[in-house]
Amino acid sequence: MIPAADQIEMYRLMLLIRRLEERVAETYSEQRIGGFTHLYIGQEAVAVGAITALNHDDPVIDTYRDHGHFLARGGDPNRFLAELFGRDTGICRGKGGSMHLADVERYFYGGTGIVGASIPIATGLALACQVRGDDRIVMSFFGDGATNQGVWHEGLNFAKLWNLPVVFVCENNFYGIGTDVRLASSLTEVYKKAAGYGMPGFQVDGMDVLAVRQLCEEVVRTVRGGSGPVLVEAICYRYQGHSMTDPGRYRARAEEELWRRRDPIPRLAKTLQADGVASAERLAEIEREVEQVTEAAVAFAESSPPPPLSALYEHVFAERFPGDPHA
Ligand SMILES: Cc1ncc(C[n+]2csc(CCOP(=O)(O)OP(=O)(O)O)c2C)c(N)n1
Ligand SMILES: [Mg+2]
Repeated sequence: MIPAADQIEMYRLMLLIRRLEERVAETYSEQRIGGFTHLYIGQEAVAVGAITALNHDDPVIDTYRDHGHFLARGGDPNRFLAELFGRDTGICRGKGGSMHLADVERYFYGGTGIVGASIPIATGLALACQVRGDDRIVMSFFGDGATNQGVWHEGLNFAKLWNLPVVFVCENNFYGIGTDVRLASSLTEVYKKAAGYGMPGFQVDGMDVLAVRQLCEEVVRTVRGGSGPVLVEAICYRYQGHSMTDPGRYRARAEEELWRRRDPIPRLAKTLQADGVASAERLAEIEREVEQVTEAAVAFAESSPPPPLSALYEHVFAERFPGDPHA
């Protein structure tokens, strides 16, 4: 049974991700955010259910669709939005932007732009955990498209060969940009790919945050206990286009409607009330708090300065060398 306080916190986190991303969509359209931006709207239950099953110091690594995971990890909403606005107060001082949120203090190793590229990094992080013997496990998020990449297979093979402590979480939203998973993957039920590497694979309803949390709690416990890697496939749907510039015309409206009826946020609200975990008033209060946090984040981002020119020379190399003119 998931504690009541945790269920309420999961509701707050999903709502926070939703509201902040709605503001991201608006401000992006107003050209206040530049570069590529991939919204996570619709998939919130996966990040929230899975990440809240971890310990605070378990490393997490992600793709370019990283807003939800960053926030579910407890990332600061102010520094999140400031990063997207390219401001000096951003979590990466405005140099990463939407696709490259990283938060060292929260063991969030960040978004990666190359599909599948985070898999060998996740495997390497898990190897580090194993070598140190510090009881930490890694969680790696990626899409259905990534599971057709060569490095994905190499990473899973190595992870099982060395029995590394890593949970691979595939968010199967049925599309890689505009390509239907049936046109890209010889096996569309991604969890079955785990069998090719002798590791367990599970499928879960990724629109049901309680189901995701429950499964991930069990998986996290076994992986921490030394079982070796596990693959989790969360079935989900993104409500927007692939990125802010994609109108998403390749999907049938009826299909979109079907998934909107499975929206994880009202679904949890209903369950919380039916189970007597939270009243309608409590949920409305959370909604108001989340709106305040969201508006404060917009104000913070807007009023923050851009990075100074001198920041161009910072964080380029891991250390400075003798003779470096900028040292
Ligand atoms: C190696 C590589 N090939 C192609 C691309 C272009 N690209 C960016 S996102 C994407 C689709 C990935 O789909 P999926 O893994 O299902 O993730 P989703 O966007 O659905 O979350 C592609 C092909 C890329 N970034 N990297
Ligand atoms: Mg996909």
